[in-house]
Amino acid sequence: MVNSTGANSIDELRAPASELSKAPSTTNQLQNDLTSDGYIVIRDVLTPEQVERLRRVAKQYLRSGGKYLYGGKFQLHAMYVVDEVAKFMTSNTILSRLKEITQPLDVVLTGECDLMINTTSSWHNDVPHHPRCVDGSIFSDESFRVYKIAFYLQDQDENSNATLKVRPRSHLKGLVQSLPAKGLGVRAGDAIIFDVRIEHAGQMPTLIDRSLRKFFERIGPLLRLDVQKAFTVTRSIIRRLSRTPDRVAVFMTFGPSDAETYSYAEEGRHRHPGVRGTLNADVLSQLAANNIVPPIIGAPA
Ligand SMILES: O=C(O)CCC(=O)C(=O)O
Repeated sequence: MVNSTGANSIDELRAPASELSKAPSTTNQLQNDLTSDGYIVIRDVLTPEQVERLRRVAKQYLRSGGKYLYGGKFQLHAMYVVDEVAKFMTSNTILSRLKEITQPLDVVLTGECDLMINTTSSWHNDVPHHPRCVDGSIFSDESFRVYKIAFYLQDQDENSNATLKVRPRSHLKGLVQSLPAKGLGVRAGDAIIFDVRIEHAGQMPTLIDRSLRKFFERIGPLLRLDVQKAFTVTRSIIRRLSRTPDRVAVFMTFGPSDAETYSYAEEGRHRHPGVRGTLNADVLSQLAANNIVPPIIGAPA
């Protein structure tokens, strides 16, 4: 865990999930770190084999599926379209971690689950559409505990352009560019969990990215080009020529079974009214076995 210095807690985090439930102080430490800093990194959640499998599944799907966006490709609500992603994100390995964060309450999955390859992202938080973002009250609400778990499926050095950057503690303050940024160095298989209110950025667009996007925005309508696709395809040619490896990630949003999580999920459902789907039977029974109701984004209107 990068934002905790306790040597014991690091060792305990590496214990099997079954052992973790017997360590309330460690669990409290995770919850406390999230509450105070707005993010945590848990090392070695996935085995190298799991990372390789998930990366392969994601790349294969995104070759033809997903949307051209932000200079890469992106699939919203991926657990409804890629069975393997749903199975993986609801596996015991992942759910045991989520339970540590939400206990003593059950886990609620909001249904937000993104798969992406090579997208760029500038500084933002994930609550701009939330009604309580307007008056800022969401940022002073200590009972708000909605989080995203992120798996970056390649190593990302803390100083690399590719890594996730956060402004620690900004989840309690709103968008505050004056707070120092921190690059979260991770190895493939580590999990990052962050408060959806925290200010964060992924792979920032470079000068070339910004110029390319502007160029395609200008000539796209004249040449009847799909601007997003042209931008993504051009970036991928540049990446290939410069031998830059693909940057692949999967995200899922969750929280404890309380009013704040339900209201966040409901708000997402209104924003994406077209998203309706069912999860496969194995996933549904795995959720039931863990006392997790199917994500409400996929529920009938
Ligand atoms: O591409 C990234 O690493 C950023 C992801 C992100 O901003 C998000 O999931 O909200």
